[in-house]
Amino acid sequence: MSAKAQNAVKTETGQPAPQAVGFCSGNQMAALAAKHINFHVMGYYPITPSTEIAEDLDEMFANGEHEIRLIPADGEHGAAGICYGAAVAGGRVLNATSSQGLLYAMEQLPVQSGTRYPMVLNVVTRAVSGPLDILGDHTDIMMAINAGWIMLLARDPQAVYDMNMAAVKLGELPDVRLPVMVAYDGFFTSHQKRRVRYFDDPQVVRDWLGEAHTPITAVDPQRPVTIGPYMNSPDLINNKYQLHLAMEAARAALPEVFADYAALSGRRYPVVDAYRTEDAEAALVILNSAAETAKDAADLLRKQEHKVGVVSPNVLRPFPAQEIRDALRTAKAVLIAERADSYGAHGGNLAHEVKAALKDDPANRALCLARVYGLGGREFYTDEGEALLREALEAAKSGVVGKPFDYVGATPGKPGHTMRQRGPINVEATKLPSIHVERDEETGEVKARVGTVRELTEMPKRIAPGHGACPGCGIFPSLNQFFRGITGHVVVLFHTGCAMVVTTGYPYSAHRVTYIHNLFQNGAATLSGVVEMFRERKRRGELPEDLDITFVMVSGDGGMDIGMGPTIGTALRGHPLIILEYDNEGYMNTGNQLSYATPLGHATSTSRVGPHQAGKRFQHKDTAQIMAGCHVPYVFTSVEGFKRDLTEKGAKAQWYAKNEGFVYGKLLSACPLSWRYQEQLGTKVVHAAVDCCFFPLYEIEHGITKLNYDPEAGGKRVPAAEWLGMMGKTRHLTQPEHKDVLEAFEAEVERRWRRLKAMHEHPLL
Ligand SMILES: Cc1ncc(C[n+]2csc(CCOP(=O)(O)OP(=O)(O)O)c2C)c(N)n1
Ligand code: SF4
Ligand SMILES: [Mg+2]
Repeated sequence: MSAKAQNAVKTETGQPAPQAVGFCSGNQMAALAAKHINFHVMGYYPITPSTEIAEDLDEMFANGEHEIRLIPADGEHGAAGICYGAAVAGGRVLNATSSQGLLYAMEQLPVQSGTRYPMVLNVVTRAVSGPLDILGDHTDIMMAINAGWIMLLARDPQAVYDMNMAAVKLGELPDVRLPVMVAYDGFFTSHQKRRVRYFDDPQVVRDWLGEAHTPITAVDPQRPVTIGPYMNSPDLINNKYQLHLAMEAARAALPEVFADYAALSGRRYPVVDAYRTEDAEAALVILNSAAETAKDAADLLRKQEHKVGVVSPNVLRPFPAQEIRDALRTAKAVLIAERADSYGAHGGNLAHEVKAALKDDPANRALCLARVYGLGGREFYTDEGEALLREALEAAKSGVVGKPFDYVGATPGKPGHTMRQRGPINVEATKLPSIHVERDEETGEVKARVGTVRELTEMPKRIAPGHGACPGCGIFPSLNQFFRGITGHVVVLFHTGCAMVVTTGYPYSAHRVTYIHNLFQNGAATLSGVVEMFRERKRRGELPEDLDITFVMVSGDGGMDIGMGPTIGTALRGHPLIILEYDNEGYMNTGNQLSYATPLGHATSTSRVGPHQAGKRFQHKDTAQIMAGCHVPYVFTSVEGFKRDLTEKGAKAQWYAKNEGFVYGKLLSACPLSWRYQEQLGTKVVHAAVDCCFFPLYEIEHGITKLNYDPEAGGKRVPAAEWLGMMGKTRHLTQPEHKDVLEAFEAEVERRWRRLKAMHEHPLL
């Protein structure tokens, strides 16, 4: 069925529907489109630069502007799973991600397309790790081109809005029924504001789209169905053939969808944007925002009588081969410039697809040059566009391609430059005589004495002061107090998060011991591998038998959402290492989104406070208890500045990691920026969290729980509201209108505290 036949809406006047004018970024337009479409469910997980979409939608939700259920996932794999589940239950589904997020979701994508459940995924393009780079290129979407998803491209904020509309319409056509990505450039398009237009009345969009219709759903008891049966040869190839046919149906329908939308909006999108190509001898093929810069370059060269043009598709899947062939009909040379490489293939994927498209036209003898540019967010300026067009012109004129494939913009760095290194920490200096850890053979308890604070200042710092954390950040006092209890060699692995970002930024590092960073969710598994190899190489005599290293992984609370699986795996394998979680109650590094550790009612950028929402909607995760459930030798909680509690626990953690196995420590760590209090009050704020029994200080050794501090016993317990009243993010909870949330929070704090006290009193609990 054609797009027009389905719910075609004509405005009464035959003119485009009334629209407002605004000044918005791509992310704002994606959120606005979502609000206008009124998706049923959005599963999401924050990742720069796409996070703003969920943030904006959360703010709108808090203000009662839409009904979309926003579901924060445990990671992108989970988010994609939520979306798939929501899609099979019928209704419209949205997601947004970037870079690693897209890769982490990848396994789910072919299932979505293979079972033919439409949804929309905004991919705000960003460089793929490693090394980690948060800026925009196309290395992420190029990994997804074989997932069976339609891929629309949006070159500017206006297109982001419009392509989201087209994505729903196209994906839901009965002979298409495919999920659709809308890809736009991270930061260039996602964050830069442009003049835009959007419908005054969202009903216009909803009428145009019509009701969502899912022919087979998981929630129709009158029609039990098997969704996703196990399917081997000879059937699977048929499933994939049908997917191919669906993609071809999308190819046929897309021009109609665009035309239909043009009638509604007044904005017409061709499948391929061909700029000044009618008589072009040389052309540049380039995607998304850079195409607009390239057009300026083409204009400059046209003024000098050079016949050049720019070709930029508005859709990547289905690949518009015919339209590209048509656009390049007169070209003698074509330069395909990409923000991605297909390493070892002498050109990125786009280059190969354009070449293949041209090959199918025997009359087209255009020479092709492939260039990789702009990786990791490197800017693309008009003069660079001009240089690329000149290269193509040169080839067109000479009939010779000097370099078929090359990188532009790569530099040799500073060849003579040597990195300044501090040299290793003197390991003997770490062996402070004041630190003693031993097991009491009678009670089995491990006891640590660490000496006075003055004695502990002798411990060399593993993290140098020159990091970039915000003033008053709790992470570094906490880490330093912990590491003061640890003697000898240390190797650290940091999950992605504030602690990682502010201590390393090429070519600098604040780490004075060996530091590893790996993917956000996979640190525990990685450190397991390091430990395993260390032991094996010692066993084989490749490393000295007496070489002793303490391995410590540092993670934020967010890392313990997305990385919980590998952490539990590491704990169950009993790998002798320490995992230290600094819990600042949110994803601070990406802009203060909620984590599962964010407590009920706390405001974050994805749990706002407004007439329709009072901060986070569910209670916080108790990671220490989850890890205790793995029955590891030692679990502890602590906070900075609580006498020498944290340093003693550091010393004990090392003893356990050395003598018995896996250790888990959880610290509450203040974040003045997002908790919103005056930075000099950090220690007071975390101590109030302890004194109101929200964050009790305790240890679990071999399953036996011991409270280290009981504020009730000392008459120091304060009401939770006193702690909450100290922070901007929770002050609303002390107001009468949020009494219910406060009571629910207090009740949960009380229940967990009573349970912990009972465990403290009874060794079998
Ligand atoms: C697979 C993947 N998803 C998302 C991200 C984006 N991301 C990087 S750090 C971070 C939040 C870290 O939060 P947390 O672990 O609590 O550390 P904090 O920043 O609060 O110190 C997120 C969401 C990523 N790098 N990789
Ligand atoms: S945002 Fe918060 S956690 Fe991150 S460096 Fe700043 S104060 Fe520390
Ligand atoms: Mg955090």
